[in-house]
Amino acid sequence: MKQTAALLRLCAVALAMAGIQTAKADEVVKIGHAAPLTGEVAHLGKDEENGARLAVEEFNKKGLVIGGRKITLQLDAQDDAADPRTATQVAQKLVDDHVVAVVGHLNSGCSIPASRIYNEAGVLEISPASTNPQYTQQGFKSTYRLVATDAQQGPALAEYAQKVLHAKSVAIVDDSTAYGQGLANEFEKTAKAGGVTVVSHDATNDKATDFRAILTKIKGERPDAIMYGGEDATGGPFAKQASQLGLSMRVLAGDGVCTGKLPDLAGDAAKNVICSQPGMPVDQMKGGAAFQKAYEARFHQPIELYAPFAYDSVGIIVAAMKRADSTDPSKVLAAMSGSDYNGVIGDVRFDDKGDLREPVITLYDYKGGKKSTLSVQKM
Ligand code: ABU
Repeated sequence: MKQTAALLRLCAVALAMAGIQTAKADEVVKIGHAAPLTGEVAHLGKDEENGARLAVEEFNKKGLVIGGRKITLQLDAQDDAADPRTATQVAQKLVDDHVVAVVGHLNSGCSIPASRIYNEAGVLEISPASTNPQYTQQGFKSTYRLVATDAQQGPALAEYAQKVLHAKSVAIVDDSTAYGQGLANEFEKTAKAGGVTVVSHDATNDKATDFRAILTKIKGERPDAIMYGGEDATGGPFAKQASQLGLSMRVLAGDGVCTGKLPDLAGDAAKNVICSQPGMPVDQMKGGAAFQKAYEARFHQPIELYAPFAYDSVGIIVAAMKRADSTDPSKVLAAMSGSDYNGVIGDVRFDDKGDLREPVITLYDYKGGKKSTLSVQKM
């Protein structure tokens, strides 16, 4: 008996010396994902989910061992319908599902209320899309994001209006969401500070389809440019109806509008839209070309917007699991303080609030129904 035990120990030592992992039983580890998979911006949510799913599948293919166990990652993908109330229910479900961390939510109006639930549970939340500054300003150690905020995008758009378009006056419309309203307010502050007259600031909502009453009023105000705070589902028809009413000035908007789908929604009026997007253009991202190829091969569709950021979010979570050598959510969250990740979008380092240390914004317009890069700004 003693001889057999000694022989087994000797074999284990020999295997370890040969670099062969003697993994314990396999473990399935869930990574949560939350975004709208139904409703007006489901295409953005699905794109984000695809990015996260691709990363999970690639890690599983390569093989992952944490704490001596072979890990199989599973994406626990939930639909928050871009609705703040549903988002809190989804957040509680993900916590109850014992996810190691969460990628999401997409909408700031969802990420902000959901973040309280993740924080109380000690679960890391990385948003690949939410840009409202408030998300990371609540004093939570669990909130991170991979995108430049509205406090960076709003001023970039306002400065473009003032310095490049030479606009002396602007009309502003927002969709009354945490994102659209927040972005519009940031734009307004910088525009006013730069001496641009804000002739009006109106509110619509994120389900609206008819903007003609607001646009007819704006036509009478004769602004040099219009700023729209919202997403493409409303921003597209907004730009289209503006053009139909004879408003030919530029429509400035943020990342929610800056999608590949905008030309389908705005038609020919997409040529009037100038929009900001966090990050470099995909073809200038460090890992952009390889990611684009893998994404299109897997999902048979082009990247919409947030997929590279969701893909890197999973990579950052896995890197934290490796540093912690654990799949315990609280240990993974604690390991985020040492995060320094070289991803598809570039080198990702966070400040003490969970925002990017070196955010980037790209401004685009649309030419021939395709997004075209105007400028890349390192903040
Ligand atoms: N960043 C634009 C869309 C997502 C959000 O609500 O922040």
